Amino acid sequence: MKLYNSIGPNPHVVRMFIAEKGIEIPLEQVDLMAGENRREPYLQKNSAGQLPALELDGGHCVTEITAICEYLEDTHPNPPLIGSTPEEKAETRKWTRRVDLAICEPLANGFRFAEGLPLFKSRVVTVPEAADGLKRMAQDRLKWLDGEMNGKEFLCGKRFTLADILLYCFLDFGTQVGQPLKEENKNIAAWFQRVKARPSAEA
Ligand SMILES: N[C@@H](CCC(=O)N[C@@H](CS)C(=O)NCC(=O)O)C(=O)O
Repeated sequence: MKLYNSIGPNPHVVRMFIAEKGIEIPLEQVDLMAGENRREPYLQKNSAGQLPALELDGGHCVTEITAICEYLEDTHPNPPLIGSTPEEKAETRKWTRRVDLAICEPLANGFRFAEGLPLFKSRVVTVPEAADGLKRMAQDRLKWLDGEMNGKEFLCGKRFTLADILLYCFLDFGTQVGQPLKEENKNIAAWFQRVKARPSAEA
């Protein structure tokens, strides 16, 4: 197995998941800034032209970060980061999807359509006039999530899961690109420090 890796929050999610699992997977760096991911031969690995991609020993590539993490959970069930029962899995997938759709996507597109525009305008359809609204959408859902986190250690209560990893990596990215967590979100701020203290966050 090998992980095609780059800068950015999406590969960070998979590296952190791998570190939590305690698995060793070699990394092959792809130069995202130079657009290596948008050309052959990388497009054979991931026709969407994005990173990361997990190449299996038979040559097949698993792509999309949540699909990669699901694959790693199935092949390395311990420690469980999605869940060991149908109920746990459903709860993790619920929070992962909420975080992904309501926070990560608008945050990332807010970046791609503004600060990231010089890099992305020749790669994807960009809508600069939507950038401020997308950033506001992400902040609005973070405010809602802050209330949901009241009294909770992690998104799934006592269980540290993929949903925490996903949110952590994107909030960490947000602070680097002008979308920091607002101080008023005190529950998420405390949660962020708890997750940041895990060795896997450095992956
Ligand atoms: N939905 C994709 C998102 C992947 C993604 O956007 N990756 C970024 C790096 S964080 C990327 O490849 N950006 C460069 C580009 O789009 O050209 C996934 O789940 O893997």
